[in-house]
Amino acid sequence: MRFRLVAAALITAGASVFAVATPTAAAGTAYTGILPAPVSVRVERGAFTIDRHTTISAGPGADGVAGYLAGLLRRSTGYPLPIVRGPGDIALTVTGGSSEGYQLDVSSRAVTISAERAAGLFAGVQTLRQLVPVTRPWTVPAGHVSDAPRFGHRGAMLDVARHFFTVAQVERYIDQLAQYKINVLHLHLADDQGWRIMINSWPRLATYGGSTAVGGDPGGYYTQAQYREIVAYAASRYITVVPEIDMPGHVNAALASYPELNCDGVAPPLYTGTDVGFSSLCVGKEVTYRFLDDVIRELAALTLGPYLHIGGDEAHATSQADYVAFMNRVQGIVAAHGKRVLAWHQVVSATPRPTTLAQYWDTTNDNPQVAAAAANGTGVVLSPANLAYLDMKYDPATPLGQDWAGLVEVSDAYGWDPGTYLVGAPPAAIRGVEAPLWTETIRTSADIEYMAFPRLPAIAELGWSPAATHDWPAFRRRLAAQAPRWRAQGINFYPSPQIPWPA
Ligand code: TNX
Repeated sequence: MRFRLVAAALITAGASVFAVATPTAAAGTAYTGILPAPVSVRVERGAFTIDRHTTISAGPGADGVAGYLAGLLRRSTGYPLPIVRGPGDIALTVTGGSSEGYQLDVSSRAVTISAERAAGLFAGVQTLRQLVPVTRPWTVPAGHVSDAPRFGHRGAMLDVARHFFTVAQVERYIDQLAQYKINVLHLHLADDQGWRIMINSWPRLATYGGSTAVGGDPGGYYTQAQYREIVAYAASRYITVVPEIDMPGHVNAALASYPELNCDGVAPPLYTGTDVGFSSLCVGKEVTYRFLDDVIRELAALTLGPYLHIGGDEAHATSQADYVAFMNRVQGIVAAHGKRVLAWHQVVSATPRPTTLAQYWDTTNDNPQVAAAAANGTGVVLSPANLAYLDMKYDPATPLGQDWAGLVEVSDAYGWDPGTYLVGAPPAAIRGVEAPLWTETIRTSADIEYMAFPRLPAIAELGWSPAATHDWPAFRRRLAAQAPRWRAQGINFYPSPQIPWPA
């Protein structure tokens, strides 16, 4: 254990010299259990104990994170943990700057977390949480963590179109994502089976197009007030919501809601099956672009972050010439409303704008067209379906999910390097990773959790941790160490036989 710690420090710490005191076994375990693995850790002698007198101090810009931390610690310990202005026992400091990194120091007298900005402080708080035991005594081993993310885009996608999930269910998932330093929640808001966001200028999209789900299950949609609540909740966890309206395919719910959107003026029936690639917006009709201008304007106004996702995948019912014209025109509409485009990687077959990001979902690491776009400046977010899709089955017996991209055990989800994955893509083009959860077979929060845990933490680590920390044996132990927390939180995780779960 000690040797591994020293080795990890030397590998990842560059020039700094790490002195390892004589940590207890528990201290070593706590710091090697941090997931995603930090850039560097140093275990020291001693421990800080949270008790009924412990205070939290928030420097300027740290109030929100301090309130969040106090809420968590009050809930688990039952202590008052007041937030004080002057010096406190757990001190949170924002120093100014743009890094998402943080420094965490634990001594027997104090805990300090400092970061250039609040997002980094929040990441440091997630690390501190993992150092606090699941049960009393609330003793945090002394040590130092210096950390910063490898990639800026560390995403999870939830498909609320195939099945609808309530605000409370989405917020529950947001809290689970935040623990693993995910900073983007991509919501797949519309597909053939349902339209899930009220668009005031086209209300039937939600009231009619949102009334169905796969298999005849109940539909639903978010009012704009509810959607704002999700966005604000995510923001309070330093997660940016990226809304997706998939187009020009995956649009049956919209076509069913408004006959004029169809080339023949006839609305198709609502759809509750699971086929893909059969619907298309009418690329040649001007009403299509008035419709999209309205939808994108309303969505842009609801969106705090820079990106709107316009889908663009599996447009098998749209000719390639129409697809190119359509994607180029819609990129312009998004830009006119002050946002940037995220789209599935087929967008590279049109003309991606300099600010457009392509989300790669194919199952091969060799895609010359995407690599060429990346070499030309298109940023790429990696979601290879055979590695990062959370709706793939773990093994043939998995009761939920699909297997068209293969079976994805934990070792598959963890066993690749986003930085070198896509043959021919310059490393700077890779903006990060995203773990999509499509929900054709997913109906409850317990289902979401079964598919996301433990693979989501694997993808989260690939997004956050330096390549030098990638190590399957160590990752297995880090993951196993999370199980008591998941049990305490009621997370319905898949007990993969690959992981040495504690009893
Ligand atoms: C492919 S890959 C889809 C989704 C399905 C998913 C099921 C991609 C961008 N689209 O429409 O829900 O497979 O695994």
